[in-house]
Amino acid sequence: MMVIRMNEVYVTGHKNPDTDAICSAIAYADFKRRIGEENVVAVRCGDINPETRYVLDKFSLPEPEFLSDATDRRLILVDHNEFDQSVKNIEKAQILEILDHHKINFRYPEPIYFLSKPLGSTSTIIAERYFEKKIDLERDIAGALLSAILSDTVVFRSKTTTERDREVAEKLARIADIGNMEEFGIELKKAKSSLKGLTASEIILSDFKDFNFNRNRVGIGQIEIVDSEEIERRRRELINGLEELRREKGYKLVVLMVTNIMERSSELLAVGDISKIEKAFGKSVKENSVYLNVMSRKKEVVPPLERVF
Ligand SMILES: [Mn+2]
Repeated sequence: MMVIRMNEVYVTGHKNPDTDAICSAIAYADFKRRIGEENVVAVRCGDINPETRYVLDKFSLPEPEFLSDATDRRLILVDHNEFDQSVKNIEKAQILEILDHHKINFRYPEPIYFLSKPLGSTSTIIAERYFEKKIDLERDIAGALLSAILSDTVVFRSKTTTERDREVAEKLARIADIGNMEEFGIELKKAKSSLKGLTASEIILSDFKDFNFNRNRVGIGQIEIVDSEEIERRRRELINGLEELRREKGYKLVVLMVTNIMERSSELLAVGDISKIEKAFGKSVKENSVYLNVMSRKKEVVPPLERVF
């Protein structure tokens, strides 16, 4: 059970946390302590995925504690700014800061510190905070930030990747003693991409985000694969899982992006109002599936879908 201390400030990433959500929380809490704010603690609001587990083990970092309820807490949000994607009862918390690289969908009755940059990962933004303040990064924190950049940019393959992400990653790799970023990045992705032993529902929800498009509830999950053999076998099962989720939670549309890192493209499995996908991407969906030359949910899938809603 988590010990709640009222004077503490919790740094949390989004639900269904990915490596950026966890590592940017860990690093930002470290950064705050390094600049003299003692009471800042990294937390998570979901389970650690296999890729993040690999990172935490590799750099000997402790897993952040689980925050189940935000009521009356003081929070810093990293890697998200939408309440739908945040910890339970977020509307009853006091939000102090947000550091993020996603589209902004946030209203708040008080002025707060909101740092938003169109970069490949929140971890890039946080690494820049260390550089700006001339605070030396420890090897473990540099490794965590580097891992998150490689994860979010899909080892610099995603359209979200910027020159700044590469520069920052190179600096971090030197500190973390990672000689070959490409090799290390693919290793990370392999840790995440195995579907073995996971149920369809676990696969779908492993990196799943809720969106509110013009008051329509839309869920978009994403998995990354290095080869398509397992997906070929389990496609039907995954579509059934999506359908079940749609009915259970009343989504207008549920999508699973199956992103092949090596081929740099994605298959979208979709259930619900499929016409929205066809309209957004100008391609017909056959048997709940369509192939697109996209890799980024945030930059290449969410904006065209939001426009058609
Ligand atoms: Mn991110």
